[in-house]
Amino acid sequence: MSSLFPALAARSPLPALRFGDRSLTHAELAAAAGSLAAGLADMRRVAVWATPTLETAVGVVAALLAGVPAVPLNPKTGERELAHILADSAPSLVLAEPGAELPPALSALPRTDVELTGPGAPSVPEPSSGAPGVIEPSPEAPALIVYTSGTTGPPKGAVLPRRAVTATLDALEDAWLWTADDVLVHALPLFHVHGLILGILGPLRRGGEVRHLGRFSIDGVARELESGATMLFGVPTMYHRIAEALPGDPRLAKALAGARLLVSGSAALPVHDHERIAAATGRRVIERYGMTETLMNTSVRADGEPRAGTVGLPVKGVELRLVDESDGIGEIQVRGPNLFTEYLNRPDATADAFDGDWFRTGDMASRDPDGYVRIVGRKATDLIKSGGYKIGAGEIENALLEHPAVREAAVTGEPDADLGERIVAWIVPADPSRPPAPEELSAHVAAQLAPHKRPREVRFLEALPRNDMGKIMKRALHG
Ligand code: MCA
Ligand code: AMP
Repeated sequence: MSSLFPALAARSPLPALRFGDRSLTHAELAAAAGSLAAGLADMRRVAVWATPTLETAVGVVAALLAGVPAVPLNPKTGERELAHILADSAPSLVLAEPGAELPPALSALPRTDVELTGPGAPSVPEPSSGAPGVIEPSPEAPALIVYTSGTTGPPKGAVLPRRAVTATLDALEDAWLWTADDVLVHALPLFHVHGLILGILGPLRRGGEVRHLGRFSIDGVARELESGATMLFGVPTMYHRIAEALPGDPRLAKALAGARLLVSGSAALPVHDHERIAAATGRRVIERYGMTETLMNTSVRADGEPRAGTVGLPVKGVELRLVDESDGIGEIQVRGPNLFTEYLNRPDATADAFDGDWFRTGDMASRDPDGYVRIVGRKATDLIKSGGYKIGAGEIENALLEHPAVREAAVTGEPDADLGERIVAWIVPADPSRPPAPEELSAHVAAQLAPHKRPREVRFLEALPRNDMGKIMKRALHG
């Protein structure tokens, strides 16, 4: 295990994790995660109730120490989606913070509360060797299974091997000159790659510190950057909110100006927000481009030229090509040690995702003469990026169609200054004289799938536009 987290193995007394007023040093984390790992050793997979807490970080590290794949669960996942993830991933137990109330779908699973052993109370197992008797798993062994939306059907579990995690974090060490002296601040959810792998496992692998805000706030960002944090990670929605706040908040401008690195990812950061932040702080946000299946592919380097509207160059170890180029634009395909191994239980989808050993990202891009990549769009119109979350139109349509007041449903994404895209539902009511309340449909989707998948707008129609084949013509649907 020492190969994943050297600072844990060395029992470093330096700070590792801070969530609000609770924190752990690397040595304390080694103790807490080490003793939890001992009880997980023979499990097939463990689910982690991924609230934005210290316990989630300890639970995931424990699973990695034990060599047991972890399945992080969004604690706001609705009934239908949670049932799917549990049936698909079949975890042996769920790790949760003490006192967390779990939904009925999880009651059939054994539960283990994550306890944080107190300072100075290191427990028995040696983190350098995982739990007693556990041999370090092979680099190809699965580390995490992260669920991600596709255009249709329920989310798929991307199986991320240990080598993908180390390859991506070490490529970012190189691109961002990331060291143990860095203190990261962020407020990203811990059930996706961005917040969990980059935002928690990244600082732990470097032997540095992460301070998690629990929930995003401008004040929290300013407070941490002015008291020692050196890096900020966020999705464009967060940087947009920062850009909006800057004119009236000199403290925020000063805090950002003092940061070593401001990194945005998960969706494109509009040039307007880039420029507003640069003008107010003298600092340029750098963008990196990744995907659940590939972890990080490209980035602007910390010592490179920042260029708004680009995601920089392929990071160390990653090969990138543009396929079927026309007018200089083609689909991004990537290969390298950063890639996932498969979609769990979905050999069909896994096969479709690859062209030989190249992974088809579905993102369309061009390249500047010096190689900087510019993402210009996406192949599938049925994928929506809202607040940095990827959401499939099909899964929302299926959920809406289950509502008794809905006869027909189509879902589209529309440009939104704050969220990048907002989800719009087009509904033909079962009874046109008594259409359902928009809030009811939103709440239905939030309860079945997840709150971030809820339509932000509902528009009623008498019929959906269809072509001669009967296929819905989504391009004809716009506000
Ligand atoms: C609202 N809420 C509801 C409902 N309406 N709950 C239940 N039913 C409803 N009808 C609740 C929400 O749960 C939430 O609760 C609160 O109201 C506000 O929700 P929302 O409006 O959705 O939040 P927001 O303000 O729009 O959130 C913006 C955000 C968020 C904070 C930027 O979108 C976010 O955290 N995005 C990060 C996405 C991300 O990490 N993506 C990485 C995947 P509460 O306030 O309690 O939460 S991409 C990736 O990993 C790749 C590798 C990459 O490249 O990075
Ligand atoms: P996800 O599947 O949720 O991991 O989201 C991955 C997708 O997010 C990619 O395929 C891109 O479409 C998008 N993405 C991530 N980072 C960026 C970025 N910096 N600029 C534009 N799009 C991005």
